[in-house]
Parts: sequence; C-alpha cells; structure tokens
Amino acid sequence: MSQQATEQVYGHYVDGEWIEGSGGDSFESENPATGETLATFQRGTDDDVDAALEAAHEAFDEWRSLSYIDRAEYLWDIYHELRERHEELGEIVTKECGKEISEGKADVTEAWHMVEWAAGNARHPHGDVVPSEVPEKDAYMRRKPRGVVGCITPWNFPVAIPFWHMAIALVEGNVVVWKPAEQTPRCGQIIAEMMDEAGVPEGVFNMVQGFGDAGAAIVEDDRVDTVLFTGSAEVGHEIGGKVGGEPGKLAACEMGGKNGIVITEHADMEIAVHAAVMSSFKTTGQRCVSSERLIVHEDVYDEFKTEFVELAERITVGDPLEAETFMGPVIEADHVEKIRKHNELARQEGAKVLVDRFELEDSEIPDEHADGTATADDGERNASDANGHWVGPFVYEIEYDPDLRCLKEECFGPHVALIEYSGDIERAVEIHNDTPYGLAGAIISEEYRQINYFRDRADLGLAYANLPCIGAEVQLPFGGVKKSGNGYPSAREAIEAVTERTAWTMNNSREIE
Ligand code: TXE
Repeated sequence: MSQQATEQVYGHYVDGEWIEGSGGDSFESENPATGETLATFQRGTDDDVDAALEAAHEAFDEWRSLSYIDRAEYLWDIYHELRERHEELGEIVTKECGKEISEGKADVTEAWHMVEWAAGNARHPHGDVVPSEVPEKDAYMRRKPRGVVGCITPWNFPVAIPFWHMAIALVEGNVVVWKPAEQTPRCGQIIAEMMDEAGVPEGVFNMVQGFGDAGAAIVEDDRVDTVLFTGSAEVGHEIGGKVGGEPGKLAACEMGGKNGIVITEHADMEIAVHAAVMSSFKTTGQRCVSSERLIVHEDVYDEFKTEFVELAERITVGDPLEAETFMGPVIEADHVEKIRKHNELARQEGAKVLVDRFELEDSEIPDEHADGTATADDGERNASDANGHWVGPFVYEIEYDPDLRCLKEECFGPHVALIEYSGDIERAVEIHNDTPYGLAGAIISEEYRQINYFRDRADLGLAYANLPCIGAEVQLPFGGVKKSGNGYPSAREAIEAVTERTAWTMNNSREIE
C-alpha cells in the first residue's frame, strides 16, 4: 500500500511504516529538463536515522534466521514488479534525473538484472568444503550476514544502484537502512513502496530521505556493521576514513573516475568513434565510467579527430523523453557551473577547443516536452534562462603533460580531451594511468598483444576491448582501484562486504588431538 500523500509531502519508510519524520524541513524533487517540481519530501534528521537503525537492529535476528530461499522470495516479487512497471518506471527515472528515455528504462533493466542475480544466488553454494590435514576432521568455510547495512546511493542510476547495493545485502540475511540521493527521492519512494508491497518484514528494509547529513548519521552510528556507498571520491574517502577507524565496521565505496580510451594505430576506426562517442556523451557524461580522455595514436589521430568532432557537433541535446534525443540535461544548476569551470580550466591550461556547444543554440532548447510541459516560462527559447539545466559537448585537444589538472580532475559532464601519442602501447598506458583514479577504460585495437598489455598494465576496475567503457553486467565485479574505490558496494562482489566468512573445523573422532 503506497503512502497516501494528502499534502504531497512524502516521508520515510521505517519499521514497515510510512513516517512523517521529526525534522519538519522538506525538499523538492525537480525535473532537470523542465524545472517542474515532481514531489515534495521530508528531509531526514538524525532522529529519523536513529529510528530506522533501531528498527533494523531489532529485525536482524529474525531475518537472518530465514533460509536464503525464503528471503529471496521477497526479491522475486520485486523482480516481477520491476519488469511489469519497466516503461512507467523508466519514464520516472528520466523525469527525475534527466537521462534520455532509453537510458531511463535501462536503469530499471539493470535493477532487475541485479535482483534476479541475487535472488537466484540464494540456491547457489555459499561456502567451501575443503580437505582437513587430519582425516577425522571436517573443514569448511561458511558465510554469515554482517548485520545492519547502511546504503548510500547517487542520483545517476536512481533505481539500479540502490538494488545493486540492497539485493545482495538482503538475500544474504542483512537488514538495510538506505538513504537515496537528494536529487532523486521520488525513485526512492517508489522502491520503498515496492518493498512494502512485497511484504518485506518490518525493520528489514528502511529508507530515510535526505541529504549528506542523513548519510553521515548512518555512517557514524555504532549499530551499522557495513556501509555501501556509491558517489563522489570526496565523500567516499570521508566515509572510508570514518569507518576505517572503527574495528569491526566495513565500508565498500565506489567513486568516480577520470576514465580514458586508448585508440592505437591498429584500431578499427568505426569501433573507435562509436566507443568514444558513447563513452563520452551517454548520460550527458554523468556516469562514473564515462570517458573524459581519448588517447589516440599519431598514425590515426587526424582521421579519428575529424570523425569524432563531426559527431560531437551533431549529437542531439534535448527533451530526454523524445526517442531521438542523444543527451538530456544535466542533473542540477550547480552541476552546470561545475562543468563550466572544468571547460574554463582546460582553456587556461592550453586546450585547443575543437567543439564548444556548452551554451546550446536557442533552437536546441526544447520549448515543449513530450508530456506537454513547457521549458521556458516566457515562451522564448534561450539557453540562459530556459528552465532545466542544459549543456552541450565540449571537446578539445591538448598536448599530454603530467601536470595538467584538466587531465586528472573528474568533470562528470560532456567534457572530452583528445591526447595524441606516439610510440607503442606502453606509452599509451603510461598516459592512461597518469590520473589519481582507476575505474573504467577501454582499448580499441585489432592487435591482441596491445590488448593483453592494456589488460595487464592499465590501472582499472572495469576494462573493455573494442567496446565503449560504459557497460556493466551484474555478474561481474563493479568497482575501481586507486582513488576510484576501496571495495565493491554493488553487483556481484558486494557479497564480500555484507558477509562474514567463518572457517570451521569439526572433530569427528572421539580422540582429542
Ligand atoms: O555525489 P555525493 P554527488 C561524482 C561526480 C559528481 C560528484 C558529486 O563527480 O560530480 O560525485 O555528485 C550522500 N556522508 N559522482 O553530489 O555528494 C548524498 O546525499 C554520507 C560519481 O551526487 O557523493 C548522496 O546520497 N553521505 C558517482 C550520495 O552521498 C553523504 C555518481 C552521493 O552524493 C555525504 C554520482 C556525507 N558526508 C556522483 N555527503 C558514481 N560513482 O557514479 C553526501 N552524501
């Protein structure tokens, strides 16, 4: 039963109940393409987080006592709900985070893939039996749930990432307190409604809407055994620092990247251009795996640059609800300014600008959206005062230099540097690795030795050959190295952060050795 919002202010979901929350403050969810308010939400306070953690703590023993398969039954219900509501939820994702409609639907698809994997995994082995040195002994490893798992998630995959965190945590017997991103609370509300409708027992799943302070309250509470976080490096490292000092507490954080694609002299040019355009501009560059650096061998540089620039000039920016739109708006006004600053930094550091569509043409700003919502109040379509947060591609070439900040700092927008290199794959990988991050990257080459060298020596958590670097399949680990992460809060490897492994040795003889 979804919460009946008479005054259109949605609250939190704690101990199986919709609660108003103690704080009184509220905040709104905005459609980044039109500026319209989608709904209003209570802003969670420390007291609300405390109530959620208490409920979770109390619910743990009973939930952990169920079998894996009984726990998975609740997720199978949610799996079917996600599939049945795919179109509807995809549109809600698009309206709340701005990514174009096929990506909005893909967000929901990636959610049910994760739920399917986690629920199906309930019937798979959860431990190892190993030979003991002594014949009369049995030796085996057995997994156990860690307890209360705090999940803190970002806005760019507002349905997929929460399930990438929670599905495994729940099936493994943990209980959850989740803080959705403040930019996409409506998606959070819908997920909580699904959990409620699936009849997940009271206290097993709890959601507190709010901002960073509510997230910090979860992180800092002694009742939390594991924190799963996806978001910025700044916050991820703050969380890692806080939790690192707490014996018995774990944090698995996946942050952003300064991802690169290496295009060698043996690249198939069609694959190279396609991979680069998809990796740089899908989700308007707002994926942690988006590529902001294209490292291209001198032998193919001019050909690649010509084709890439031509496409960057042409890709459509517009109403994310329209099927022909390639890029929708960015998430919020602050983010427009963040991208502007990164573009300026590149210019200051000597970039030769090849494409600058940051300020879109007035004609590119949709005056009316597929759902009839107007963009600009005055009917005049101009980028400066239209509703919504509109930016276009910014592409530049710059000579590689290890001191360039624009090649090291994540922009998280449609901001792309072309870097020409000479020499062999070793030089390309040296340039590729010269960032504080190590999340995702790709190599485009038809020469297997180059691919193998990149596979073995590139600093990456997610590597692709002859593909865009923005894919993700739940049955693979999803996480980064260096500044991109300290664990796997989502997808298959999240199991390591939400379970303990106990090594058992049993004596089957009457002799005590
Ligand atoms: O992330 P934040 P934001 C990167 C990207 C982006 C930047 C900021 O570079 O520009 O992060 O985006 C909660 N303690 N990525 O602002 O601030 C917050 O409420 C505990 C990459 O979205 O990290 C939200 O729920 N929690 C990323 C979540 O953390 C805190 C996707 C993420 O917010 C907190 C998104 C605190 N002190 C952004 N402060 C990816 N890996 O894909 C905030 N939060």
